[in-house]
Amino acid sequence: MSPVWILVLLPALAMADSFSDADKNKDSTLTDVEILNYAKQWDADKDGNIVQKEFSKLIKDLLPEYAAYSTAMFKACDSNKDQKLNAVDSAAVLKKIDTNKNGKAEKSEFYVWGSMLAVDALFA
Ligand SMILES: [Ca+2]
Ligand SMILES: [Ca+2]
Ligand SMILES: [Ca+2]
Repeated sequence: MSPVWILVLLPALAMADSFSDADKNKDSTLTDVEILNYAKQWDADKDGNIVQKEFSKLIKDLLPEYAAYSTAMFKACDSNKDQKLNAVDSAAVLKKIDTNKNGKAEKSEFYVWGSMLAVDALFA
């Protein structure tokens, strides 16, 4: 197995914890609201937006192996390119994650998305 693939598989473990923490009503799916509310822990200045600096801290806490890629990951999540992550982006991110189009992110979809994000960041 190449080092790149090991690096890609690593976040799956961290994402399992993140998924459970974010899944407030424990229905084993995430909505865009749950994703956003989870990310809000890192909204240090409580302005409702996660900026790059706050996102870097989030990556450092959740996926320390990926700290070097937090800029690329931020860009991948910032759907409208306004340098802030908020409800607009969590809705857009959910659309990307939600491959079976049921309006929610199942755990398997969440993992696939995490791996894609990691691959994008590695090759950005
Ligand atoms: Ca903020
Ligand atoms: Ca944005
Ligand atoms: Ca789904």
